[in-house]
Amino acid sequence: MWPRGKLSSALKIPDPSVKCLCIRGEVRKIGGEMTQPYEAVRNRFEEAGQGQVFAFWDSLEKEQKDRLLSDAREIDLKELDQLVATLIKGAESVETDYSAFQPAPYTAHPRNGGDASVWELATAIGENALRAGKVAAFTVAGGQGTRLGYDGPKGTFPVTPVSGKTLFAVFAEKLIAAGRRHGVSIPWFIMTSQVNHQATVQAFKEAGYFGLSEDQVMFFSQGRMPAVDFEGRILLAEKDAIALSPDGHGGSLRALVRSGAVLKMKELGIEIISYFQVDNPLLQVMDPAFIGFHVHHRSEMSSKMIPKAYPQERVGHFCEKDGRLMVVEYSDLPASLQEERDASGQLRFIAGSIAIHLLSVDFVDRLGSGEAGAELPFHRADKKVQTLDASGQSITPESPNGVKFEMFVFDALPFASNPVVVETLREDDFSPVKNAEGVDSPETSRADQLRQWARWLQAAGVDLPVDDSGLPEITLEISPLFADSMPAFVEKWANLKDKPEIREGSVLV
Ligand code: UD2
Repeated sequence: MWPRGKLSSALKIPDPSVKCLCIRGEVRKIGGEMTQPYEAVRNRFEEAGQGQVFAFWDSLEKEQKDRLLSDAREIDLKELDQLVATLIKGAESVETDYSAFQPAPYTAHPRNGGDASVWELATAIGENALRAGKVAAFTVAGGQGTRLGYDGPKGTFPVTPVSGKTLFAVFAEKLIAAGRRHGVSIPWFIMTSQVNHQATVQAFKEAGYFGLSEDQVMFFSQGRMPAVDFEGRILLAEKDAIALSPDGHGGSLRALVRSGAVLKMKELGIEIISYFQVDNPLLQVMDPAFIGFHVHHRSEMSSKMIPKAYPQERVGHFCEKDGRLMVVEYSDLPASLQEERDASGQLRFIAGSIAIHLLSVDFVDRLGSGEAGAELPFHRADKKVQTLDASGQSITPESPNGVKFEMFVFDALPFASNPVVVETLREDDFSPVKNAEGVDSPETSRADQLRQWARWLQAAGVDLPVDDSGLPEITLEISPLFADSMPAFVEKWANLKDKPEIREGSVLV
């Protein structure tokens, strides 16, 4: 039983919609273009009750017809039909009973009672895996920064307090630092979406790959799903365009396979994928202890957790049901369970998912290939979809008028052997940039970066005044190329012959 009220059953994979893998900045076509002629495509849509997609066909120019046909060929009508049957027409019958859900166990951090010697061992194991070149980084960067109000790939958003380095630049420098430490060149796979693919590749080219070598970075675009109305009819965005949107970060699993990225990883000897979202500049892109736990437990998918700060915090919840680990999203777990406390007063469902995972390459290959019985389910999201009325006039709805379908990567957890959940420290791993203002905004993320660097400087013996929250009075910046962790910073600082003065605007590179 899945943890959401509105989930599809297991589904077959659709027609290939992921078209390219960029290696060395070039776009390579993966697989052949589908060339089914117009009549055959239209017949398929008519038979599926989706003939309205071609309502304006006769008024279209040749190029517009090609565009509409290309959109139509992306759609797996069989898959869509099942989604409509389960998530739209059958929605009432699959409400989830959460009473059998238990909080999932996790490995506590030494600062919160975990066994320090076990963490040391895990760190050593993880470092070995890194030195052996078995780990690749993987960023899901297909989403648009809509909530942030930023027009461009989110990874190009400036986040650091002094030099305004972008999210991509921060991750790149962290990868360079981790690679130097372990004597390897760590490959970085980046999933884009159709909307931001070219702009993302361009941003890397213009920035000289942020100091990485060009062939270290591989881009591929995720798949798309059509939006439908509440009757399950595909919506047009324009007379010559279907309302298509990215298939969710869970779409990354099949995109990794279809794009050829998994094949590439196998060629490179990669066994573990370090998965993270594009929005979190504080995260440790390569965390040896986390990798060590994953390797030690022979886990197929491992996840980081932080204790939730307050009941309504917008993170998923690690839960267990029938011995299976799963994440229940903040929007789904009933408020009564989110607020429930144990005898000590601690939140019962305390383990928050911050969307940092390790996945074994073979596991991704299995799930992403759509092995029978192991496909990710789709989630339904009711949205305002800009579309056309029957006469072809554009409609901008004021309330949800359609349904979008997305997969979530954490839905892979119930399929994984030996999944482990490992606690991390929020201050060292999680401060995302999601909203223009308030919680999880550029301002809060900048402040968390400053607090981290202030802790490092203080640990190295630098006298740096901070307020009660640990925020320094001055704005400064430490590049991951200078140091990417407190121990690395302390060591580097101690070995510096001429220690720079730390003042307003200092940048240590
Ligand atoms: C996500 C998690 C939430 C928590 C939080 C931590 C879900 C549903 N929720 O919430 O539990 O862990 O993150 O920050 O995941 N993306 C794509 N393609 C898509 C959709 C998203 O690449 O089709 C990427 C997007 O670029 C971003 C990430 O996935 O890097 C998260 O997406 P989001 O912002 O929609 O997720 P959010 O913040 O609601």
